[in-house]
Amino acid sequence: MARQAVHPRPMAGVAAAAVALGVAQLVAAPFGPSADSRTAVGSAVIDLTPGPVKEWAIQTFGTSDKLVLTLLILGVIALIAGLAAQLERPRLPVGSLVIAAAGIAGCAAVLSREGATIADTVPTLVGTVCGIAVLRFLASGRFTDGPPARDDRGRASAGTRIGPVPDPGRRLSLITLGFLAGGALTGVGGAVLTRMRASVSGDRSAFALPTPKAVAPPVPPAVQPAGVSLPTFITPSADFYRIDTALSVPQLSREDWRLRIHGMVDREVDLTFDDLEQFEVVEDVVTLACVSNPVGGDLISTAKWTGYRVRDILARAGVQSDADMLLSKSIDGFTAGSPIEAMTDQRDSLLAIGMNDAPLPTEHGYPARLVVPGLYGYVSATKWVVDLELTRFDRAEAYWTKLGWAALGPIKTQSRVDVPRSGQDVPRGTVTFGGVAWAQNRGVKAVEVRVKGPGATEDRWQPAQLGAAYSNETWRLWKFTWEAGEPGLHEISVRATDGTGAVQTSQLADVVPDGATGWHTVSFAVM
Ligand SMILES: Nc1nc2c(c(=O)[nH]1)N[C@H]1C(S)=C(S)[C@@H](COP(=O)(O)O)O[C@H]1N2
Ligand SMILES: [Mo]
Repeated sequence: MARQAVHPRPMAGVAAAAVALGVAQLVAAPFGPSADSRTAVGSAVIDLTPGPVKEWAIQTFGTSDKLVLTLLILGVIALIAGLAAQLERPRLPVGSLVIAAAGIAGCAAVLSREGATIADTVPTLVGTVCGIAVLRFLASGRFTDGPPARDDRGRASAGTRIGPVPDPGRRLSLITLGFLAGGALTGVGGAVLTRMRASVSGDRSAFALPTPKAVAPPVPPAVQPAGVSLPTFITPSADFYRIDTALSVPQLSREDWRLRIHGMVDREVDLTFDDLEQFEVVEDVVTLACVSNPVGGDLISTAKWTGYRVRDILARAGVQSDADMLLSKSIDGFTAGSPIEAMTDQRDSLLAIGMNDAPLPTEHGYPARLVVPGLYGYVSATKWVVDLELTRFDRAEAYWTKLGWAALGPIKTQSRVDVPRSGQDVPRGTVTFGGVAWAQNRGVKAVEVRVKGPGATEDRWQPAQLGAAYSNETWRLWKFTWEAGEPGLHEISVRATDGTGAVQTSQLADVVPDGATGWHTVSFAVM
């Protein structure tokens, strides 16, 4: 009886893929982050995903969008591996070919990243070879057959077998599971090792922020309306919203950081982190906002930033008069294009190195990022910034603009109801509602609310009570006291008036291409 090749089960393919990924991940650890094909593939998927899909993902999954992406990619890999494995035949090794093709794609993804070299593909190649070996082994049927029959002289007789092992299926499953677990273990181990080796958390905690020359005015308690539970005026760094295209947070030490200023300048400038000491250290409280924030959304936060004026840094290079765009670039390839005047006028745009009196958290751009009051983050707030190119809007296009977003992104006047929450039950009696409003660079002059429902006799806009204004570059908190009488379903809407006297538009606009508009309305029930 000839050795019978088993038809591999989908699980064999999944196990082979797990070994390929796991080994690649483990071998990548000594090579460093640019050899990590998992991150490279994920990043390539992010880069190749159409703008509207990215948008949908950010809005649906928020800050967990990357976890969802990772699980999705693993799911797709498992599915393909499972299907391909079933087609694996000794003559036509479809499964092995698919793994090989995936390995080549992985190498291509690695090579497509900034700063990758040929050597960085070694871990992916090693993983691919191991994955194919596992699949071929599981498909060979080598262990489903019993030991060869022996003749009376004890010699093994070729081609004759006593029969299959007692339960080949079970044995196959156990071996497959073993490979699967091995792949998972090496993968997790490799990911942890890679992260530990690259982490800048030590570099960050060893850094003491320089003392500012110009300190930000203290935040008066009156910015926070009393008697209602609203977001704090200054957002704790841990709660600050986070948006970026980086699948793994770039780990850039102060020592490795360089800032290159070039393009339409009188002289090119290259700064090390220590070189920054020649500039005046300033502080600025600024509310950052994301263009992807839908009406009522929470992609907006406020922090005290410490850093250097971009104006002072650009003056070192000498900006030529026909340049109108500052194209800033991150170590991970992200770019933002900002009008030069926003970088150089009195709003004091910053190259920030500190957030809320501590070095920038790694995920918010350590060791340096841009903070530009009045512009959405996608056109201004480059984290892990390493390159400033002076250019023109008719010559250069930044990351999100290439994907169909507007080249200019001034922040629109918006407001939000935080209390009550949508669908909340409100007891009868005196209640205090509240929320936030923002119009960076223009400031918020007034906030009005309108309550509709059986207990709202006056269907008109009424002034809300404002928390103290800090500056035009920060949001303003508001509250509104209301007598809840008649039970039933109600709704509250809010609108702000900016410092120029312009009232927030009711016109509904989608976040694409330059930011959502419309009044935020929340329904609640008086009980
Ligand atoms: N390197 C890099 N910087 C980036 C981004 C990015 O994807 N990569 N996203 C920008 C966007 S869209 C926003 S809204 C802000 C968010 O800054 P935060 O994560 O510190 O809140 O960062 C900006 N800076
Ligand atoms: Mo954003």
